[in-house]
Amino acid sequence: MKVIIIGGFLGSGKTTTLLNLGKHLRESGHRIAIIVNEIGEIGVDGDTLSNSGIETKELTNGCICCTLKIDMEYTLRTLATEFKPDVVIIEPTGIAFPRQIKEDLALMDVPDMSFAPIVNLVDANRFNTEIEQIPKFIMTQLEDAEILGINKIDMANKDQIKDVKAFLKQINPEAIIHEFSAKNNDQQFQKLRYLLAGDSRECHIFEKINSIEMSEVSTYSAEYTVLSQNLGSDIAATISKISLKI
Ligand SMILES: Nc1nc2c(ncn2[C@@H]2O[C@H](COP(=O)(O)OP(=O)(O)O)[C@@H](O)[C@H]2O)c(=O)[nH]1
Ligand SMILES: [Mg+2]
Repeated sequence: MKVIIIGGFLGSGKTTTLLNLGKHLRESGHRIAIIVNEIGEIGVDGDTLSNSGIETKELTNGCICCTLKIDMEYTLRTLATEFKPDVVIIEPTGIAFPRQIKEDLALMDVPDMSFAPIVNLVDANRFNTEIEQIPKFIMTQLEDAEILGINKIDMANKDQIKDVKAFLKQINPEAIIHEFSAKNNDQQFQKLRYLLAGDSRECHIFEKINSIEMSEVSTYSAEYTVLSQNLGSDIAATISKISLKI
């Protein structure tokens, strides 16, 4: 069960991203569950989603990174045993700290749980790049993200996007910064889907990495240069093999 956490300020496009992502993954044969942390957040009838095969849970009256931790654990365990999703997409409130949620979930020890990179969305139009104007909790969200998504580029001009990008890079140089339009489901948004859930090609790469990890076999390669003119290739090869064993 892979957990995708999509954070970001109110209105940045979390629900739009979650729904588009969920529908696409559903269409490509995954079992999807979504958990939202605010009543009415989805804006789409829960039954409609259930009919399309997406299981929906709403956790309300609190924040899943503080007061609703136990509800969250119960919900995840129930999902894992009853619905058995491949992917769970979580939309916390705009003020939650996604990294804290991830750390709490990891401690819950729900079987077979893995995590996609933490996403934090910003609205390309409304994001204020004056550092003094940014509240501390938003700075923490930006610093904690592994993918910083600049959303709504269909409404922004190139300079705006460039400024936001440069600013985010300064705040969090480690994160992947990726711009797209979740609403238009543009090509860049499709790339975000691959970054989060992988496509068949990337799944293949992950499988390869996992199988190496699982087999606990490590690989090593070295290059030797034979400097002596008098050394035959057979002897050189033997010496390199001996040094490798050392
Ligand atoms: N133009 C445009 N509007 C968007 C995009 N993504 C989301 N929106 C709109 O922005 C508003 C807030 O989006 P929503 O997904 O509810 O944000 P949330 O509060 O972070 O969940 C809605 O009216 C969306 O239709 C986008 O890529 N482009
Ligand atoms: Mg929302």
